[in-house]
Amino acid sequence: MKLISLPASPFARKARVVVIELGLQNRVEIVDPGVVTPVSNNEGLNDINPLGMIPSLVLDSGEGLYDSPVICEYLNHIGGGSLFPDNIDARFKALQLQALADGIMDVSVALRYELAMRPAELHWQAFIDNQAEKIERSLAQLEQQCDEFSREPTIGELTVACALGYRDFRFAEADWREVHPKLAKWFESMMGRESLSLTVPI
Ligand SMILES: N[C@@H](CCC(=O)N[C@@H](CS)C(=O)NCC(=O)O)C(=O)O
Repeated sequence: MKLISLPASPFARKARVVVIELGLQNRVEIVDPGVVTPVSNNEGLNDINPLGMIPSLVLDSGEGLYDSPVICEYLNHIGGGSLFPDNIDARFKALQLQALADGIMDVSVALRYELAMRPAELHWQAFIDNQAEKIERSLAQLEQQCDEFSREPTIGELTVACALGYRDFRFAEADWREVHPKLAKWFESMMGRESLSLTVPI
């Protein structure tokens, strides 16, 4: 299998973290697709995923699989993992947490495109402010919830760690740790995991 991935992408990081958590490194080759942005046209990637987005997984059959929740669940299945618990309550808790953290990454990536790629004279301040508030509310929610995070991380906890890592990578000036000390402590302990320490965005 080939995982189409770039080191800066938090969604691709999530898939790479899952590969390492499940010990699938020998079965998954990490492939760099070249430039991937909302205004680039990467034809090789478009052939695999019509949305032209990463991560995308190419199965040994040649079939493409996306997006990151689908890829991670597939990897968990073939790796015999428990990142997507079977028990219904635990499962939807994990999926809800993944959705919240994916949302933080979606909003953060959209803001990054707006601020770093869109010409400054076209910046849309109401959009920027509103996205920042979404992030703030979501981090506050995680601060409230993190005491109850699973000790054995599920896809939910792993995605939260990738979302926080992306905040540090692209929005280091917006220090979230002071306002969210419990979350900061939890994140620090998660960074001891090999899967996360080996995939810090660059
Ligand atoms: N829902 C997707 C989001 C993936 C995503 O936003 N990837 C970004 C890179 S971090 C991308 O490919 N952007 C290119 C584009 O927007 O066309 C997932 O979970 O995989």
